[in-house]
Amino acid sequence: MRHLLAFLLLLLSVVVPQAARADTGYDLWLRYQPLDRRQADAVQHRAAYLVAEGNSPTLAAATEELRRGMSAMLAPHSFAVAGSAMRNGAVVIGTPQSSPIVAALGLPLAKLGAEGYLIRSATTAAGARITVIAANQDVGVLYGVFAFLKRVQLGQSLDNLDIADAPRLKVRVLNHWDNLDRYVERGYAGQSIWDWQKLPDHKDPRYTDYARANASIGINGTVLTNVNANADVLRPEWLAKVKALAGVFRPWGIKVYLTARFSAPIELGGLKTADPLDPKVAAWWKAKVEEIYRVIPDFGGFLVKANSEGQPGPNDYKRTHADGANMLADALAPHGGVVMWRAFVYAAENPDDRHKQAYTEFQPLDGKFRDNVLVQVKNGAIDFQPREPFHPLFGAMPRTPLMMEFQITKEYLGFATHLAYLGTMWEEALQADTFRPTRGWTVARVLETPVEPGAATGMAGVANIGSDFNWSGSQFDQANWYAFGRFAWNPEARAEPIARDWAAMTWGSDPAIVDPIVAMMMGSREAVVNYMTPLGLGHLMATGHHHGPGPWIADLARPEWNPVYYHKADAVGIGFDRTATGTNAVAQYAPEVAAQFGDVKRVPEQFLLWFHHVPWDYRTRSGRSLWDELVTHYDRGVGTVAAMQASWEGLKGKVDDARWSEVRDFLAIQRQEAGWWRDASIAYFQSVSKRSLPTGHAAPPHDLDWYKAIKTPYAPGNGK
Ligand code: BDP
Repeated sequence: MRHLLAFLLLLLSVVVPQAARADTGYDLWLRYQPLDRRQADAVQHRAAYLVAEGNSPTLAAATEELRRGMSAMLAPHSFAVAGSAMRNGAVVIGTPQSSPIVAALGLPLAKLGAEGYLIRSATTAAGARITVIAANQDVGVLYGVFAFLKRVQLGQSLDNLDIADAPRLKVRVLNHWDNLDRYVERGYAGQSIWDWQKLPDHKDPRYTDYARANASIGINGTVLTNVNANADVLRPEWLAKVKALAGVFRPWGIKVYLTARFSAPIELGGLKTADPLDPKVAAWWKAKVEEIYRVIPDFGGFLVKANSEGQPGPNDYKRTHADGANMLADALAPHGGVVMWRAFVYAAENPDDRHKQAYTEFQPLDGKFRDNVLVQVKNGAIDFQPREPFHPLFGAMPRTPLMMEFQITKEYLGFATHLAYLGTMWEEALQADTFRPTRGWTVARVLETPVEPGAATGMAGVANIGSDFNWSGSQFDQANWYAFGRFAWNPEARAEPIARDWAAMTWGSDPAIVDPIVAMMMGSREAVVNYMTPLGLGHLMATGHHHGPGPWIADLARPEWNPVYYHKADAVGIGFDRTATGTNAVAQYAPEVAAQFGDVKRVPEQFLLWFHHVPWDYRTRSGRSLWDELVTHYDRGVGTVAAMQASWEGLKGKVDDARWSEVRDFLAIQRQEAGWWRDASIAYFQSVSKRSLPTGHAAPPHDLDWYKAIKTPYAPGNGK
């Protein structure tokens, strides 16, 4: 008996600590799991110890990350930081300035720019086989170290390495829509991670992990505050807090930016106006910017939402967006800062198709912005819908740096609980051909090509980060943060290999794990499109929080707030006529694109109802009527979610239980909400089309009024 007790206690002592260490997902894709023995031996043969010369904060960060990652993955082998003695298996990191060894190798670094890196296998004069991670600047070394760690995580060979890589865009930033009270607009992952109340005196260690994660995917800037801006962050006591964050991020190559509320000169400066052409206003901003740079010498600049959804801006004074942006740009230019000026505008009293308004307002301003202004354009002309055609401004402002704005947080794609990998959506947008000036000028190419040598380029992602253990509100939403960084580094990247890298690093490199996860991810966004907004529909979500379906909503003050404005379903048919017989929004695209989108026979069916109003019995490419096709898409969407659930069941026991269970629960929520979308949408559109359901497709279990009565006023993330 006593033996049995002792045995049970022993068992408990083994089991309990493991259970207590349930995996939360906090480590993101930087899990550095131990390699199996065979792999560890092979890696150790190539990478046994680290030689790091030089002692800048960035090189120290790179050194520590390499030591941390390699010693975890190589255990029980060690991976020590050693002096400069060169034996087989040395990993040498540095720049020609920091490291005499790197300098002596005479590496071809010139083409790599400030942030690129090179990873090479080399042999010293004395015959030692070493690996060199080198760059022109320390931050390039840091990126090279993360690339090297990724290779090891993915089990890729370290033999005969000759890798050179550099980012294709300069400004690669997250946009946090975080308010100063830690509420995150469109946030589904808890409170803002910026604990302003405790800053600057307490710096949460999480800030460092945030910086590590971003640096690992090449993100080099972060806008800390919401585009719906609060001028208070520009006050001295707040700048001290911003300075503290900037200090944590700096070694990781990350600059801080702030949103600038256009009326700040009135609110903080006591001026009577914020007119950008008023010298007193310009002087106020100039002094404010000088103050910021005294506190944060490498401050990145401002992000501005002006004259959009109630925000103040230059139009209030009959000035253009260029007048407003240039005034701020002039204040920032002497310090090397930039202005990211958003093109997301649609005016309250403008009756024109919302799709057209940003182009109408910004395109004529091409060439009128200062060099340090980037115009930040959302991927589509409406608003981060599950699917939109690319924004017509891309390619249409050849003399103005345009940067992409993607939304990583899934405001319109099911919040945190719907599994939707956005890599496929972003690849689709980036690979769209603008035909400006000619065929082959994809959105990616437009973004990558500086308007003149040295001009700014960039990409922004609206962050999905909050203080949840798992950072992003769900395990799979981490993949969207990860993918954003990869696309910002290289807009020509592809969604599938990115998903593969992420899955292997996050869940385990066994193909029996990676393959089903990648398959789930690759089909996931299309599932959301199918059960929410198939065939080019868009903006059918419930009001305000955008949670759940609301295609029937027709009573909001402004026409373009109402879902009925977007689908225009009536007894005859459905869809928004944006051709020459309608609003002619297609004319904002290059003629080749306009001809395709504008022709009901040639438009990709995924955009059919975005550009055309077609009868319910219109014959689609499958041979089915439009009505039958619509119903088929809804069911396909729900079916894909059911298939994801089945795949996930197959991974039980192959990945850790804690994360597995969370994903299982979220998929169940998604399945239920996909059904809700499908049923409510069919019930509503059927009330308009008066058609019966095609055979094999079940009627919604409730009548339309039942779905209309569902209200979720406390759904998270609504603006306030
Ligand atoms: C919309 C969001 C709103 C944002 C706005 C923007 O609903 O919360 O403020 O975009 O991008 O998608 O400014």
